Amino acid sequence: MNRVWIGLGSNLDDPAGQVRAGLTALAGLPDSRPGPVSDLFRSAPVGVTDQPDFCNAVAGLDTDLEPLALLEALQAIEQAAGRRRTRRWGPRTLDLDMLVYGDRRIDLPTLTVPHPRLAERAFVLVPLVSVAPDLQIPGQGAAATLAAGLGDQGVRPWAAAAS
Ligand code: A4P
Ligand code: MG
Repeated sequence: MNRVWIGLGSNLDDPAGQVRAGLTALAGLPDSRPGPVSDLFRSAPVGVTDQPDFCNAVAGLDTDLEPLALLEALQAIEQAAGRRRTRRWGPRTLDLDMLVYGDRRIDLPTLTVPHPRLAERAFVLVPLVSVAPDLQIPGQGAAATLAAGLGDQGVRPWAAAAS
């Protein structure tokens, strides 16, 4: 099986509930076994800033699904969450990003792994390092080192600031 890391994000329609539902859906994927799951974190939106705060988490998955089959499965989960594609980086009910797939480096029109913006995003690296402190990101070095260089960018526990 391949150890995959998936980033979950939501900033619409009960974000924490969306992320938890996403985690449940991931745990039910075929040919896969759920791995470690991070706590939920809150952060201000990166990129397009005039939108609500995000809830983010990271989940490990051990899977026999090949990368493109897994991508399809992730997109089906997003669709089931009522995801509406409006603008790039805009608000979303549930976003599932394939962060890392084993030690593979993938560069296809529809799939880039490791996720191209992973190294600059504390909302990914803070939860990721919390559950995978020794993870090496293929081509980019230790996740913990990347995270330390970035700072926390205001990423904080979800519950501490939950509304
Ligand atoms: N795609 C390519 N590589 C991947 C991959 N590794 N994982 C393609 C998943 N998808 C991948 O994604 C567009 C296309 O990317 C997919 O069809 C797939 O073929 P999308 O989810 O439809 O569009 P998007 O999410 O709006 O764009 P993108 O570029 O994925 O945005 P990001 O990078 O996911 O950023 N701020 C905070 N605080 N927290 C957040 O979670 N998220 C974003 C979205 C921006 N700001 C944020 C957060
Ligand atoms: Mg995405």
